[in-house]
Amino acid sequence: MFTLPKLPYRHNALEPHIDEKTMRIHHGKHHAAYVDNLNKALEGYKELSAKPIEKLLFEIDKVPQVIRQAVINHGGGNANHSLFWKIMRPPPAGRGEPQGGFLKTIKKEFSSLEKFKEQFTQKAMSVFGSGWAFLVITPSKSLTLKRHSFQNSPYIYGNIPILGLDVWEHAYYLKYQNRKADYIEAWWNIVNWEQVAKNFDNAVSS
Ligand code: MN3
Repeated sequence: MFTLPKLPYRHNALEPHIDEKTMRIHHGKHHAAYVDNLNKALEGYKELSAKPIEKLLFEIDKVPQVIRQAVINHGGGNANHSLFWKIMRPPPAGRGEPQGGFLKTIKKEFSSLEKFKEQFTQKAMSVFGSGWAFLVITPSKSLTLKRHSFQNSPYIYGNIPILGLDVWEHAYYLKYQNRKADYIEAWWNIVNWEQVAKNFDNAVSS
């Protein structure tokens, strides 16, 4: 049985970059629906519903065909949003910028933090329709950008997401309407780099 994780801050804490109403609907309705529908799909599959969500998706081949797509959609939705809330934090921007091993690897792969942000933004802008941009650790422990449609989770491809950006319209439409680029630019102000670095450390040592 999966449950909706609590937001690690108040619904209005990400203002002005992400508005309170969007957060209430996004967490309380959209994410909650993924959790409910995942539980419904897993009714009668006790062993599967006892697995951590990451493992359930990582071992998607072990999920019976008849419920596999539902687990990809709703399990992915649950995992992606659970990550998303954690890798954000209230403004102001600028505190806790990347440091240590994570920053070193970012510089190695993308030459600078600014270049990384540019490439990640491009990836997110290039999602056509509903989907996500992710920074992932691959099985060979390299740091790579990915773009996935719908709620497809990096875990189903064997990768570990350490940063993710929801570019479904429900994530920004109330405040930004068709101005997706403005949403993404504002989002950089609320990235929780300390959490991303933690995710990086955990992923490379796993
Ligand atoms: Mn969403």
